[in-house]
This record gives sequence, C-alpha cells and structure tokens, in this order.
Amino acid sequence: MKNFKSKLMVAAGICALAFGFQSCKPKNAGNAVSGDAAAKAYVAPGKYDGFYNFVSGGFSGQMSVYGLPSGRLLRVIPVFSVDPEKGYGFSEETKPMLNTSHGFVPWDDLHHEDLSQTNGVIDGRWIFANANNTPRVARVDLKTFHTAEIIELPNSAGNHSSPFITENTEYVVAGTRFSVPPDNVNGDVPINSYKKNFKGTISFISVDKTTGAMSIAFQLRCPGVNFDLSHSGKEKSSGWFFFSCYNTEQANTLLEVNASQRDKDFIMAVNWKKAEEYLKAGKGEKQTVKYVHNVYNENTHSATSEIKTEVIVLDTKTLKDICYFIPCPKSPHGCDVDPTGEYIVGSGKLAALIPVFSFTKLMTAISNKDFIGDYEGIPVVKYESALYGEVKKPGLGPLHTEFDGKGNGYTTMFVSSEVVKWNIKDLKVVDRQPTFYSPGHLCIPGGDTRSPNPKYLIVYNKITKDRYLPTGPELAQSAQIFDITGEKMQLILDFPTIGEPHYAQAVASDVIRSSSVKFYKLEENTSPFVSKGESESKVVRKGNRVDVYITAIRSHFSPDNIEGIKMGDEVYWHITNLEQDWDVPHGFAIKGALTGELLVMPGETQTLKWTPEKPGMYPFYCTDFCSALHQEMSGYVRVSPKESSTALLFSTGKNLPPNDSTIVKN
Ligand code: RUQ
Ligand code: CUA
Repeated sequence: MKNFKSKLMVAAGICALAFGFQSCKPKNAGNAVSGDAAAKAYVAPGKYDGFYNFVSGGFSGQMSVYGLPSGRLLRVIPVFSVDPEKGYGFSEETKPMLNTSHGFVPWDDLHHEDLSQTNGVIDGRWIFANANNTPRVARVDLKTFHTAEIIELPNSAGNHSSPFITENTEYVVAGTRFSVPPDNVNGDVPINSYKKNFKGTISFISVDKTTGAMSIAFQLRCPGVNFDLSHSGKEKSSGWFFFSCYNTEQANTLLEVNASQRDKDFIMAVNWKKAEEYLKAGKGEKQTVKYVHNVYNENTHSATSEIKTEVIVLDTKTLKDICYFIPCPKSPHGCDVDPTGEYIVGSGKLAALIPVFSFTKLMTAISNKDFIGDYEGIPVVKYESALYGEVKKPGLGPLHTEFDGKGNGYTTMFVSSEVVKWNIKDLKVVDRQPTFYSPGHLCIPGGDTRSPNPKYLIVYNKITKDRYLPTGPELAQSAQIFDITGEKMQLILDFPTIGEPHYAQAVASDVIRSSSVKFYKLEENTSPFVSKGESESKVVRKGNRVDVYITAIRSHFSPDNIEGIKMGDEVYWHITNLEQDWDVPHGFAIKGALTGELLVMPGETQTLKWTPEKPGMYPFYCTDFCSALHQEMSGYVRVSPKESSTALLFSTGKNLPPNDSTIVKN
C-alpha cells in the first residue's frame, strides 16, 4: 500500500479540482463520535466481546486478535516473524516454521487473511495468511491460536494476491504480485526482457478437509502482470475466481508512471473447475522447483520442514477456457464478490467510479465470444458486456469493498478518507462517513462470505495523524468501528493496531470460543524430550552436547542446580510444563542466551539452545508470573573451563556433593 501513497496524493490533488465537493481531509472531525456511541462499544469488565477480529499485522509479520466491539487486544499470533515474547522462532521446536528455500527467514510482511469456510459460511477452524515478501501461506489453528503450517510458493515473488479461499476451503489461492522468470529457467536475464521472460503465477493450494493440511495442487502460468487482490466466486459464481491485475503495460521501471498508462487494466476471471479438468486429464507439466513445507505437530510440540521439488503447472495460454480478462478502470486494487456471487466489484485506485460486473453477463459474453481481442493469448471480454453498472462519484481512490448481505456494498476511499455505503441494485451512494485517515481494508464479520453478520464495520487506516497522543515520528495505525445496524454508519470507537493492518476478518465469538484448547494433555505429549514428571528430569551429556530434561511446576524447576557444563558445550534446555490447568504457562530464560525466552504452555515441551560464552555462574528463571512464589522459581547452572574436571551433577532440593574444578592438562 505505502508504495502508491504518494501517487494517490498527487491524484488527490487532481481529483480535488475535478470534484470540488470532495476534500482530502474528512469533514466533521470534531464531532464524529457522539450520542450513544460509547455505550455501543462498551463491554463491561469481565464480560466477553461478541466477535473475534483477526487483524493482519502488515510489516510486523504477525496477526493480532481483538475483541469487538471493545477493541481489546486479546493476542498477537506470531506467524511469519520471530516473537521473543513467545519464543516463536527461538525455540528449537518452532525454528523450522520459518525455514524457506532461502534458509531461515525471521521476518515477513503479512497482508491478508481468510477464515476457513464450509458451504460459504465461516466455520471457525482455521485462518490463513500470506507472506508478501518471501512467498508463503500460513494456516493458523483456531483451537490453539498457533501457526500450524507454512507452505512456500515456487514461481512467485511478492505473494500479495493471497490467500483467498473457496467456499468449502477446497483451495487456498495465491497470486503473485511480481511477475518473474519461472523458477525452473535461468532468471539471470536482462530486466528489460520482462515482456519475453517474465510470467505471473497463481497457486491453488488444496486443504485437507479434516486436518487442514496444505499442499500445492497446481499452478496456473499466466501473462506477466501484477496480480493485486482476489476473491473466489460464491453461490452462482461457484467454481470461479477473480483477480485484479495491474501493470498490464508490463513495465519494469518507474511503475507509478509506466504502469498507469492504460485506461483500463484487468480483472482476470478464472474457471478453476475447468483447470481441475485439465489437471485430471494430465494436461499439466511437471516442473522441477524447490520450496519448503513446514508443519507443527501438536503432540510432539515441534515443527518439521520438508523440501519439495515438484509442482504441476497448467499453461493458460494453450489450455483454453481457464482464464478471461475483463477490462477494469485504472489500476484495480480490491476485487470483491457480493454474497450472492452475482456482482464482482473492482476498485481502480486511480478511478473516480466503481465498476460492478455481473457474473451472468460475463457468462453470456463468454459463450457469445463477445471479445475485443486477446491479451497474450487470453480472450478479453468487452467491458460493457460484463458490466452491470458503475457507482458514480463514490469518492476518491476506492480500494476495498465488503458487503452487509442486505443489498449494500461498503467501499473504502483512500484519497478522500471516507467509507462509502452504496446500494448494489441501483448503484446509488446511500451514506458516507469520514475515516481518520486514508483507509485501506475494511471488514464486516462474514462480509466476504455468503452470509454476512452486519452489526459492525471496521475500517483499517494507514495514517493516524492527530488521532492519538504523539509518539515520536511514527504513530500507531488504527482501526475504527462503525455500528452499521441503522441507515447511517455510526463511528463508535477507534483503537490502535499492531503493525500496519491490511485485510482483517471477524466472526461471532461462539463460532470459535467453545473449541478453544485450554491446555495440552501431558499423557499425549510425544516430544522426544519430554519429562512426564520430576522423576524423569535429568541431564545427559553426549560429547559436547548436553541435554537438560527439566520440568516446571509452581513454583520450581527440576533440576535447579546443575554443575559440570563446560565451555564449548551446546546445551539444550528441554522444559516440560507439568501443569494441567488453563492459563498457567511457565517461562524460561538464562543469562546471556543469544536467543529469546521460552514460554511453555501446560503439558508442552519446548527447547532453548544455549552456548555459554565464558565460565561462571548462570542463573535461570521463570519469566511468567505464575504464582505467589514465582520470584522463587529459579535455578543456577555452573559453567567450567573446557579442560576442567568438574563432574556433571544435578539436583533439586538438596546440595550437590563437593565438585572441584581442577584443570587437567594432558
Ligand atoms: S493491500 S490496503 Cu496489501 Cu490488501 Cu489494500
Ligand atoms: Cu513459573 Cu513463574
């Protein structure tokens, strides 16, 4: 988003002249919240929110979970970035989650999320998210709110148009933002050979109905353009997918000018049922590529990485009837499908109108071959033949649209800083409210599904300016909640977000709440490093590797006195939390560790690797205030020189025998 801010600012200036009634600063800034607004956002202490709101963290790489309407931050779920607060990416068990074909990548940029669906309705099982930079898709398990799986995408770069799911979560779909030479050919080519060598790729990742396990079913090789966003068809448009594309100019430099030449770019309609037929008929080509698939096992409490070397690619140029282009004004961004599946909304970020396409008309145009030509071998449908109509003068810089299921669309206007409600049938604007400032995505619970739950609309802003107390050069980005039960949208609360929010989704809390895991059963813990009781705790040396099997229970570790660690040792602290109760994690930290802490859930085993850098005494302690005697939950480990004779000893509750450190020289 940030990359086209400046351009939009310029556009704003131009547009402000053209539409004198519009201004870039929202009106009514002083009295936006009034009357009963506060009561509508109030959730009494001890009471639960009615909705979960999953908000992308943008360049933080994480996903945060808020309650609605209170705006309470409930949790930050680490997905694509390491998180020292939770040990994610620092514990030996979670490190593999961040493996890629490039090696261990500790950061990414998370833009979009999609909750799993059954029959077009959110089922509360999983939420998927994209890594924009090093292309990956993650699945978060909503029983544990932990990242369960991450799959890398070959033939992709800038995985922005991702992840969007089909109505029964058959597929999670991801389109590449940057077209690049495919992975199985030499990419060492001149940049200005874009038109010849660069290709766009769309990945269809299948999802196992019971376990959620992902695997790349097939990819579509498409013309080299930039795919921006997408949504699957639904109800009558089931079996189709829609992608906004820009840079159909195929520019490779100064895109802000060179990719804005054409009056219209495209929405690409994809008949994925047809693609499946070709796949079954063996029309795909096997490509040798390299990508990594990481899975977290809830019983071993650890992740494994697998390198994959093959993908099946369908070529949309030679395999007819998979793809069609629909012209769409001026660099489309959002691509949204209404609950009936009939209307497809394209939001040209430089357009001063919102085109709404009709799926029925599109199908007629395709069967009548009502094309104006082709683009790299793919038919281009005549704009008017697919168009249902245009929302005129909606505001400036339309980006994203969600639906209330009552016949209205709601679109964010980045440049004119407002959210606009319009009627889908007659395409008339029925309400507009200022937002603060420059909104990107927006969300209505279930607002991109067959059955929205239209109580609230949340708008996620890119700029906060004067909304909050200043905090130096950067201010928190923000979300604003509107009550949309009445004719007019009513702003009831705004709250800061973590990182830059892009897409977000929300769902009634009862869809998820009851299946939430409270603790892991110790008897089901199959970690190779578990200690199922204090009697199993021990310290084992093999060469210079030392494994410490240590237990944690209120309010001590076992063992808590350890001697005989030597310089040059690699020490693995395997902490098993013996608690079998909700909300009693224990933490673990040791002085000088070049990693993070561990935060170990009840019944779980997690491992911290530690390589002491000098002899001496090292305390360790529990980092999570777990009981009245939490401060007592600690221990000592003694590190001796490499050549010393100190014996390996450990104990809990009693003193170790004399253990002199004598340097033995041979
Ligand atoms: S984008 S703010 Cu990265 Cu979803 Cu439109
Ligand atoms: Cu365990 Cu504090």
